[in-house]
Amino acid sequence: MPANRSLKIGLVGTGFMGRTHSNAYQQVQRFFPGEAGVALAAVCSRDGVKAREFARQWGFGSHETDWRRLVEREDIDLIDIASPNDTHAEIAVAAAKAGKMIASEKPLGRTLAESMRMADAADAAGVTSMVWYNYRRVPALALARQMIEEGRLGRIFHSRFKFLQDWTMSSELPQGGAGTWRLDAAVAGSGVTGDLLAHCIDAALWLVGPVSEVSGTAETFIRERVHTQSGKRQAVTAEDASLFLARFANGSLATFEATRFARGHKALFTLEVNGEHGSIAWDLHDLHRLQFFSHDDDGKLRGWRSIHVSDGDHPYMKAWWVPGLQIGYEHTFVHQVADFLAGLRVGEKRVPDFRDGLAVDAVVDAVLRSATSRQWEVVEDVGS
Ligand code: SOE
Repeated sequence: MPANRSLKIGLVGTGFMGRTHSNAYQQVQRFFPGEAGVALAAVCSRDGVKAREFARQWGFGSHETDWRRLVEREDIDLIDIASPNDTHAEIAVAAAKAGKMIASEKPLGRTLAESMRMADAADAAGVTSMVWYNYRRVPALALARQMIEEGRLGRIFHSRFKFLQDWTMSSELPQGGAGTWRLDAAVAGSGVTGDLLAHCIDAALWLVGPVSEVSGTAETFIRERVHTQSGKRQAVTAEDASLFLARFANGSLATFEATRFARGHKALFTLEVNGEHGSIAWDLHDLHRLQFFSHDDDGKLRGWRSIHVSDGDHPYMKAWWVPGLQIGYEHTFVHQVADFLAGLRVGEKRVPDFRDGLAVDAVVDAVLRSATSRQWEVVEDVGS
């Protein structure tokens, strides 16, 4: 793509994620003016009224009701997939064949086989891809990664990851509608493993390195729900809770937990990494703070310090307000687009791309296998 023209986006999906992506495309040109512009060419939803209204609200130039039209259109450079998981593979493969760049929500496919098809299609077509693991772009986590790369933690021994919610605890909640497709494994592929643990796994692979084997267990606490469309009671096929132990290629050990049944928690994503020289800890509810303990500190001053990651020296923060002022969840998506555009400008791959998404899905697959087999399972080598 020539550096002097805008990247033209065709977005599929008008739900929660469609909104986060659209907001990012709008904001990136205002706060990262050094990058190429973004043109919101078209949005697609099966529901024409929704598509038209979304286009008006978010500034898309046109709308479609069939994603195939988006893929055919010559005025679109990048197909962004923010529709439910059962649509990802078909759209991504068609987009790759049409030579479009592709961005996809996580997880890539419903199964490891679908995710592989997506990554292989992007590679075969030689198109640039991206998967929306937005939490990597929280400034405090980007700083954590820099600190680990600089060796400040030394050899890593332990890490622990949690993503806790409570929004599905009511047995009155139906399944199969907007948002609640996440409870139907036929659409979502899995429950919290692909939805929430995937974020934890992506952070783990990025901060700690490859996972070699896992031992997991999962549970569906409410086994039947009314289906939104049919009004009939149906089996719930996606797991409500999923926990696992992991062994990493570097010899370190980790615990992971995700649930939608932790009363009082809405989106408690926390992580901690313990190394030879130091530890870091982070909590999405206090996303600017990175807790850091350095054993190298002078003994009498040694203790956990709380770094408010909001200075001009901190990743991404220069683009926003003045030092000390906060940003939030939506900015992580803006940062991801800014990094993607920077990659295009200099002709370098930016992560996470589909290969990285595939690596997460290989761990998801091993966790689900282990929950069924009740054995340790080896993570498939997907060559990422
Ligand atoms: C709902 O569980 C959800 O929106 C997930 O689908 C997202 O991936 C997560 O970031 C927040 O919670």
